[in-house]
Order: sequence, then structure tokens, then C-alpha cells
Amino acid sequence: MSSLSPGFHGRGRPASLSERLPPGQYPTESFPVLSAGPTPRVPTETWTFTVTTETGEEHGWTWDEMTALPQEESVHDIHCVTRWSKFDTRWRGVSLDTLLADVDTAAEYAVAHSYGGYTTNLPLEDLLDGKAWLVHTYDDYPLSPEHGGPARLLVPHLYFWKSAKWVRGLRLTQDDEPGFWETAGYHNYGDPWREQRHWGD
Ligand SMILES: Nc1nc2c(c(=O)[nH]1)N[C@H]1C(S)=C(S)[C@@H](COP(=O)(O)O)O[C@H]1N2
Ligand SMILES: [Mo]
Repeated sequence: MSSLSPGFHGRGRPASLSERLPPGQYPTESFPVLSAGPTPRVPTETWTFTVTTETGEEHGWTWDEMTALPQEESVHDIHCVTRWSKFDTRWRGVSLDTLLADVDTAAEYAVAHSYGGYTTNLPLEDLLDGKAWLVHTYDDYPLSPEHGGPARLLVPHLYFWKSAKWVRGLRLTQDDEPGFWETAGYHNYGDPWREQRHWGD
């Protein structure tokens, strides 16, 4: 997986911090909390993660099953549509490649859904090939409930609203189904480098 060191983008030299800042963003050292509703408290004893395919086939993991899968640590810059970016955030969890390895699907899209009801949509390919993780550890500590613990999606190449906190599953779909913020006017894809903040950007 990503064996590149933080900030090294494979162009033959480490990128400077300013080169790592997408247009219209400012860097922050803090870690703001952005939640559209109350923070759900989900005990790991009852936590499950379920992938449901377009034919209704379900693949599910309990907490113990998920944490027994191969774990990856990775470091990423994250970018919130409210304009803060945070460099070199360090996470631990399971690659979506691992979770989707045995899932037989012809779907082109996924909707992540969360405890508490939040949803967000993205093309399935944006979850594959080392681009997305189900993470449960931040900076060597269990992910706090405010930041999406016990586990959240991490899709660092898109604006951070695509990284569903308290995620409990993915529904794979043939047709694209806009989620919570996408229905409220945020861009359907959300590439920070193309500044895709709102529909029409
Ligand atoms: N379930 C859920 N996931 C969510 C959100 C939310 O309100 N509910 N907010 C999103 C937004 S807009 C951002 S910027 C990030 C914020 O994550 P943080 O609170 O850990 O900084 O979570 C995203 N995931
Ligand atoms: Mo956000």
C-alpha cells in the first residue's frame, strides 16, 4: 500500500506544504469536529459493517472480524469543504480493497451509510486501489466518537464530507444516489484539487 512517506507525491521530490494545499484552503494544526447531528455512541460489541451488493447479497463483519483483517497504517492530508486542510494525519484501519475483495458486484457506485443516518455517495472506483480505508485508530489512539469512532470511512482524495463518520455499511448501486450533503447542494464528486465544492463547480 502507500509506502510513500508523508508529503512525498512520487514526482521525484517531496512536495512543499504550499503545493499540498488545494485551491481556496488554509492549513490548520487543530482537528475541527464537523457533525451534522448528535454524536452516536456505538459500542464495539454491537458494531457491524455490512456491504450490500446491487443484488442484495450481504457481506458483514463484526468488530472482532474486522480487526482480525490485515491492518494498514497510512498518512494523508485531509481537506474539508469549509476550507480547512490538515496535513499528515495518521490513521490505522482496513483497506476497502480488503473488505471488497470477495464481493462480487457489477455496481459502479457506493453509498456509505452511518449510524445516525448520514449518507454520502461516491463512485465505487474511488474506494478501490488503495484510495480508501475503514479506520478505527488516529495517531495511535482509538478514534474518538466526535471524529467518527469506533470506525469511519477515510477517503482522503475527496473533500472530507465523503469520509463518513460512524460508518456502518456500504450499499453498492448501479445508479448514482446523492447522499446527505450532495442532496443539500454540495458537489456530487468533491475533488478538492478541482475545487468541486457545490453543484455546478
Ligand atoms: N456520519 C457523519 N459523517 C460525517 C459528517 C457528519 O455530519 N456525519 N460530516 C462530514 C464532514 S462535512 C466532515 S468535514 C468530516 C469531519 O470530520 P471530523 O469531525 O473528524 O473533522 O466528517 C464528515 N463525515
Ligand atoms: Mo466538511
